[in-house]
Amino acid sequence: MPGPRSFTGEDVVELHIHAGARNVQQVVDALLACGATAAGPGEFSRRAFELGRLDLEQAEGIAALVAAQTDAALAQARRLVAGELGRRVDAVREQVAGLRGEIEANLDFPEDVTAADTTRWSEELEGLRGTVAGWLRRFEAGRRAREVARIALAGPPNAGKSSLFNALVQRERAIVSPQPGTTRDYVEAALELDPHGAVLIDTAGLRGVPGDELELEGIARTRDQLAGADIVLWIEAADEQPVERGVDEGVNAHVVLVESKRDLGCARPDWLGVSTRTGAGLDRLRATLRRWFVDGDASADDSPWIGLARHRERASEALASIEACATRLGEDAPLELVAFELGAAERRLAEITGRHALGAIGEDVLRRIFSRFCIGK
Ligand SMILES: Nc1nc2c(ncn2[C@@H]2O[C@H](COP(=O)(O)OP(=O)(O)OP(=O)(O)O)[C@@H](O)[C@H]2O)c(=O)[nH]1
Ligand SMILES: [Mg+2]
Repeated sequence: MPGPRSFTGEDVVELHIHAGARNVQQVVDALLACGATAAGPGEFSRRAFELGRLDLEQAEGIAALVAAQTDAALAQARRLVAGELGRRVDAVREQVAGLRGEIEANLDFPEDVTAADTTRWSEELEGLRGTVAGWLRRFEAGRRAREVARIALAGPPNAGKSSLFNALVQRERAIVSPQPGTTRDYVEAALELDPHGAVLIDTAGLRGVPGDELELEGIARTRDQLAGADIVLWIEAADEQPVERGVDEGVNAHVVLVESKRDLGCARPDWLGVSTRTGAGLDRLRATLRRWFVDGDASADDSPWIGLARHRERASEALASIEACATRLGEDAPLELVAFELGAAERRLAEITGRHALGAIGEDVLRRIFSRFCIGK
């Protein structure tokens, strides 16, 4: 494939060979003997970046694509690879550059700057601040949407936790029995909540006076699982008295109150009712779980995804500079200082795509980014 329209931008030769490991190894050895060098992690993406075929955030999108564990994560990564974030960031960067240019044009004759100019600049800064702050607000939402959530089932013994676990993962994974204290070790299984992903965890029932040592150990493990969960489904059965102490105070997770065995009655009308006997409420429970992933993400589709920590850091530095700039302008500070802050914001934004600021980004940042790739990507 002749450059420059190949993936890396270079001339590329691709060999199609039979996939047996030994066969491949001998071909590779022969090529190395001829003077070829083996690719390092992320080397193809790095070359593509250096020859201008990819922006930095697109290259990072490829790493995210490879690492994606859920359809939601994959969808976000594709948006990065498509260059959507880069285009939005560039548009704002150009706006910042334009404003800086306008302010710098007044450096020699600051006395010509009218109150109307200052007001207009302030308004423009306020618009820029709002845009960048909006990206940052969506960072958490984006992170959550692509997360593989840990969802723990907890509650008193015999509440029907293992039955609900099996019903949700759609196989008889955990032991169910009428005997309280059946589950001891916690049990995990993957739960698909299309397009999101979760790990569902069944735990030992919690009660004040355990039957034996084993159950006591099981309860200790339950508490560990609850401490690490994103969502806790707290389960009590419709035919049982309410538990006095519900979920522990130490639990940070989002708690969903579920009343099980609704086929036997209804004692907690405002809880989410389910019955594994009839299947009632299971779809509603799935929908409730799915909502957690998109919580706080009302405008999911029209804001760029600023999902990587590096992008967030650069964007929050840009935001700080824009805010500092607005403050200086309000204080009637010398225009040099105002323009200086804008220049800083511009550089931080440029570092997200790496297109205009390779020097400022520095070799070790690039190395760190590309070393996270697997070999051959
Ligand atoms: N009627 C009715 N019985 C249920 C339902 N779900 C579970 N059960 C019964 O309740 C009993 C306990 O169920 P499990 O799923 O083992 O309960 P658990 O909360 O995991 O119990 P431990 O592991 O002992 O804490 C079993 O006899 C189940 O058949 C339901 O929706 N309706
Ligand atoms: Mg159980």
